[in-house]
Amino acid sequence: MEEHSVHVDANAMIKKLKEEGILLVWDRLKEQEPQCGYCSLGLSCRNCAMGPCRIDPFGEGPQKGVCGADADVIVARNLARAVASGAASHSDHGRDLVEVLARVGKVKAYSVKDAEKLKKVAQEYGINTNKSVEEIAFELAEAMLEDFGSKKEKIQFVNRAPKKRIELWEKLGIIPRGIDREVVEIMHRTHMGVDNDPVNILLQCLRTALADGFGGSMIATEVSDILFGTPEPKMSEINLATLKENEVNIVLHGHNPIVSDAIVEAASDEELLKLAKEYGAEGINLAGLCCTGNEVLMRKGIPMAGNHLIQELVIGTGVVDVIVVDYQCIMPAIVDVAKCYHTEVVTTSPKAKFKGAIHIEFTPENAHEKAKEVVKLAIERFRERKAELVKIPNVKPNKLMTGFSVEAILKVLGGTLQPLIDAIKNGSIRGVVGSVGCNNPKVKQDYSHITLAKRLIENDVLVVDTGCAAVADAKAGLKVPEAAELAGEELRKVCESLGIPPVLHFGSCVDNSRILVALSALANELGVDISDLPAAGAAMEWYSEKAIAIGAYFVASGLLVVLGVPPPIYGSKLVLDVLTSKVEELTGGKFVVEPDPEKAAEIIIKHIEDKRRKLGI
Ligand code: XCC
Ligand code: SF4
Repeated sequence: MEEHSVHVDANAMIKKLKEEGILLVWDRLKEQEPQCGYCSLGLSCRNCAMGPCRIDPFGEGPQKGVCGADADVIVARNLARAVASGAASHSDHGRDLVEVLARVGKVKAYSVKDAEKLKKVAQEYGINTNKSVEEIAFELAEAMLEDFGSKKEKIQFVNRAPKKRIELWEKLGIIPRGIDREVVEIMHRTHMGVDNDPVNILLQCLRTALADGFGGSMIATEVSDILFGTPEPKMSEINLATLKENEVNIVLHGHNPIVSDAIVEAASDEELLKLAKEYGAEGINLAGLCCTGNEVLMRKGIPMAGNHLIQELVIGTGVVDVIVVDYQCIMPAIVDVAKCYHTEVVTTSPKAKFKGAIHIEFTPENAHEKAKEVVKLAIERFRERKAELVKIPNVKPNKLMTGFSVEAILKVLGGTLQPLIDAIKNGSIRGVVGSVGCNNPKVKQDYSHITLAKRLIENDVLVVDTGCAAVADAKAGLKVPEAAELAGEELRKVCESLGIPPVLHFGSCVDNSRILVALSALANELGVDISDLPAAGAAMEWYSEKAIAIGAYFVASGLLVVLGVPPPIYGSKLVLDVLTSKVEELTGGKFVVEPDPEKAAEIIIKHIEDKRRKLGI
C-alpha cells in the first residue's frame, strides 16, 4: 500500500492504528469513493425544495434546475456559499477575540500584553489614546464590532491596502462594507431567484473574501497580538515525538488562542504540577495541533504535534490524556478514536459541541477556573492510560524557528523594509510566496507543501507560510536557520546574514492577514500595487471553505494563487474561465489549478520573473 504521509511519525501511527482496527480519514475517504461527480463539478443544487437539482455535464440530460438556473448560476452560487462560510468562520473567531478585548480589566484571565500595538491600532480607528489601557481596549473593541455591522461604507483595515488597490476595488464595487453584511448578502443573493448573474455573484465572492482578509481575519490577528503578545522569533519543536510518555499530555486543537492561552497558564500552576507528580507524572506537557497550535507556538513556543491529518493519529499514541478543542477543522472522528484509548475530548465553545465529548464551557469570566479544570481532568486521565496501547513514534522532534510577525521581521531588518526591498531589487530574493492552507487526504500528506517550498527556495524565492502548510514545512526541517543550505546561493546569503530560515512562519490561517499587511507595505514602499509585486500564493493541499475565502482575497488583492486540489467549479466553463483568466483583467490576480507541486513551482517562478521584468528589476 502506498503510504499516506511523507512523515515517518505519521506513517508509523497509521500502521499502529490500522493494526488496532481503527478506521481513519483515509479509510473513510475510500468508503466514499467514487465521490459524486455532480457535486465535484459544482453542478448540484439543493438551495430550495423544488429541488434538489443536477445539471448534466455532458449536455445530454437536464441543463436547467427546476427554477431554470443553469450550470453557471449553480456553480457560482455554490462557490459563493463556500466563501461565505469560510469568511464567517475566520471572522466569528475574530469577533470572539474582540469580545474578550472589550472585557479587559474586568476579567482575571486576560489582559493587554502589547499596549503599543493596542495604541497603534486604536489610532488607526481614530480613537484618542490618551486614556487607560482598559478604556482604549473597550473603545477599540466597540469600533471593531462596528466593522462587523452594516452601518459603514468601508471596513477600517481596508485602508491598509495600497491606494491604487483601494481605488480599483471602488471601481469594481467590491469594497467590503461590513463583515457580517457581506456574508449575509451572499446568503441572500444565492437564495432562489435573487442574483442570477454568475459574474455578479463572483464579484460578491471577492467582496466577502476581502471582508475576511482585511476584516475578520485581520481583526483576529491584531487583537490576538494585543491580548497575547505580538510574536517574536523563537525556537521550538514539532512532530508526534513532542508528546512525552512520562508526563501528562494535553493537546490543544482548534483555532482561537483564547482557550489555549488560558490552558498554557494553568499548566504551570504549582498545585496542579504537584498533583501531577503525586499521580506519578514527571510534569505537564502541552502540544498543539492545527491553527490553535500555531497561535501558541508563535507566541509562547509551545511545541506542535502536527497538522490537520495528524489529529486522529495523535490520539493513537495512547499518551494523550486530554485533547481540548474550540472550533474549526476538528474532525468528529476524534471522539471515536478517543473512545479506543483513555483520552477525553473536551469541547469548550457553545458553538461547537461534539457528541461523546465532555463539554467544559469557557467564557472570558471563567477561563481561569475552567482551564484549571481541564488540566486537572488530564491529570486524572493520566492514571487511566492503557500501557499496552502506548507507543510514541521513535523519532526525534524536529526543531523550528517560529514567531515571524511583520513587526518581528522589521526588527530583524533593523527597523525598515529597505534591506528586503534592496534584496528583491538586486535579485538576491527573486520574490515572495505565501504557502497556506490545509491537508487533504486526497493528497499524500504534506508532500505538495514541502515539495513546493523546496523548489521555491532553491530558486531564491522566499517562502512565508501559515496554517497546516507551515506545520508541513517545519516538520520537513525547512524552518531552521540551517535550512538556508537548501536555498539558492543568493537567498542563502541573505538568510545567513540575518540568521533566519528561508521559510518563515507567519502563523495561523487568520494570520494570512499578516501576508496582506506585509505585501501592502512592500507595495507602498515601492510605490506600486500588490499586483505588481513578484509575489504569489499557494494552497496545495487545501480542504476547507476557509481556504477558498483566503484564495479569493489573495486574488482580489492582485495575487496569482495556485490551488493543488481542484475547486468544485469545473461544471461551468464561464466560472472557470472568469476565475482562472478573466479576473486577472479586473484585479491583476487569478487562480491556477495545478496538483503537481513541481509544475506549480514552475508556474509561480515564471510569474515572479514576469513581474520582475515588468518592474524593470
Ligand atoms: Fe484547518 Fe487552520 Fe486548513 Fe489547517 S490550514 S486544516 S483550515 S487548521 Ni487553516
Ligand atoms: Fe433546483 Fe433552482 Fe431550487 Fe436550486 S434553487 S434546488 S436549481 S429549483
